[in-house]
Amino acid sequence: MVAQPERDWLWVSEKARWGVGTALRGGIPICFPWFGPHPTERSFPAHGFARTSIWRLLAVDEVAGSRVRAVFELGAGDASAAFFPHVFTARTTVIAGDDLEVSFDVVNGGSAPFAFEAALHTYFAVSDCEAIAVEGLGGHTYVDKVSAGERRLHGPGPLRISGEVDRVYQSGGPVTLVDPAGARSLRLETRGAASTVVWNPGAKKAGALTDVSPDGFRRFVCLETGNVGDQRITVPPGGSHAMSVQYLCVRNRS
Ligand code: TA6
Repeated sequence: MVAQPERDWLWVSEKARWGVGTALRGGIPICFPWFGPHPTERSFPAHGFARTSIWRLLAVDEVAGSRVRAVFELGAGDASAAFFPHVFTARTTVIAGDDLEVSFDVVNGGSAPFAFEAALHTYFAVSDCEAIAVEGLGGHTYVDKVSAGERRLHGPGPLRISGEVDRVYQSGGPVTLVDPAGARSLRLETRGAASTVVWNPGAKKAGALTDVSPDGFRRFVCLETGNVGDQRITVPPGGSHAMSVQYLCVRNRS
């Protein structure tokens, strides 16, 4: 299945592995309770355990404006305790209609505070990663993971991709993905997020990804909404944190 940028918003690799417990190369993987490699335990799964866990489907219903809502929940259990010994409940709500809204909420049901990172690692289908622009990042600082985590300031103007890009911006947005060949722009409007990650592996790094075809890297860009690194969240006992992103398609704007 090859995403058609003029139609599909999200990208899933045609070489994606659809197995329980396997991270999917595409869609909207949920990174929680850490982002990237675990800070101290290299044997722990990259991006946390949420994206490869079985979530409970709590509800599917229709909401105003003929949109469909699905609510999923992940609670603390034996499997997670080995990685994250806290009493947490994570809830993901997806509302699909003319636009797409995803929220990710975390509740601390324990008696001690805990800190976590989270990100919706969204893969967007594009006509060609080197033909798109990401607007809204100007003036924000970012951690450049391609340059050993150097902190840099994004000057005026959009981000364009040429080779590997792996940046954690200290901004929750809004940002806009402009795809001239796809004849559309996608706007990300967020709440409760302080980080935006932009990633494309480029040809060299993509060559090492066994679940991406040789030129598959050209057909996606990840724009990830979350709270990562210095923007991690600490939830007090009995407290909660809510984050959401609305993906709005603005057509015919190049
Ligand atoms: O979001 C960017 C990133 O952290 C990159 O460093 C790269 O590792 C990417 O995530 C994909 O990670 P994954 O574990 O899904 O291959």
